[in-house]
Amino acid sequence: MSGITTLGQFIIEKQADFPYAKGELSRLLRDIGIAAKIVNREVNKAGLVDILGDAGQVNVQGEGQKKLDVYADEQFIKALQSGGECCVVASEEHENPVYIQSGVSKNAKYIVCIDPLDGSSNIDVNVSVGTIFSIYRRISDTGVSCNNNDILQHGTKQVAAGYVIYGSSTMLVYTTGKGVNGFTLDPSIGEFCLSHPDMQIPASGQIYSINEGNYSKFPNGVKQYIKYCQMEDSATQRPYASRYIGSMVADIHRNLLKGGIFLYPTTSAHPNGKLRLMYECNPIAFIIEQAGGKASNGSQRILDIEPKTLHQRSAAFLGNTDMVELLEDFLKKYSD
Ligand code: P6P
Repeated sequence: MSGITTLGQFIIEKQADFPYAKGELSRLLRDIGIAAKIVNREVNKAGLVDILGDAGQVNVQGEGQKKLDVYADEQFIKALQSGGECCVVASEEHENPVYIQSGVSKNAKYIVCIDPLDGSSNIDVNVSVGTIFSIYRRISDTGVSCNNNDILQHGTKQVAAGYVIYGSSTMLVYTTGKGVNGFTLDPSIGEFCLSHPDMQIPASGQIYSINEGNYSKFPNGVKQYIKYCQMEDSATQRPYASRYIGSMVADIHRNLLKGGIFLYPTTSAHPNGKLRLMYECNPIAFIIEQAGGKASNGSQRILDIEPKTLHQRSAAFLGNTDMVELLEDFLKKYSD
């Protein structure tokens, strides 16, 4: 396979970036890649088998749990359990952390926070969905069970983060703090192959991505910013294009490639924001910053937010730095 760099080869090549690494993080990323391929297989045939429809359960978010959510959650947890590099998984699908009880897990160095299938309500209409993951090194000593303090760390402490987008093609995009790289799954060989090396968000963006159906509930600064985006001004290439898929991974991936700003503000329905800090906002913020963009909750860097609870929510404004900074100015200028 001349000229092709698989995810596995890339991870090993980049291991040299971490002189003290003994391969644990490499193996952990490999485990996530394997689970992503298994989930991809089911997502791709969701319409063909009776895997759609509610599993009859309701997850901790109070949302009808679709079988594919449950399946994806099971596959990632199973891969992490068997890989032996992770001592606990904090998943959107579980109210409490899933402590991995296998013998080796007490010595496992890593924590994984994960949204196994984000945007899953879109599955029935064949819209792209995604997996979002965030990896921390444990704080507690190995040899004893890890605990909640190992999980609730600032986003700045992430050692790696990434997403898988199950779309027209399936891609895995991740960072370990030394840039962002994208891999496209080649089904003919069953490998994620390096297709987007050193991803950088374009210098400027002309896309804004927000659910305008919530307009009446937005803070005034967000309303004013939306009006700004819609105003005619050739010098700043406005009006911007409005693009909203309703699947965070898909909206973020498009803006990462094309430029733009993704906004999920607080609303009266979600006074603390809708998106989850630990397994949606933090990992995506790490990627956006590593790709040269900015990630804010409107007044603070997302990665600096103090996590207090596992399913904590946050407002999220992510994308081109100048667009996010202008949004922040609007929130200050037009504060409610
Ligand atoms: P709304 C999907 O449920 C999700 O968590 C994100 O993937 C997405 O960005 C957001 O919610 C969509 O929320 O309220 O616009 O449907």
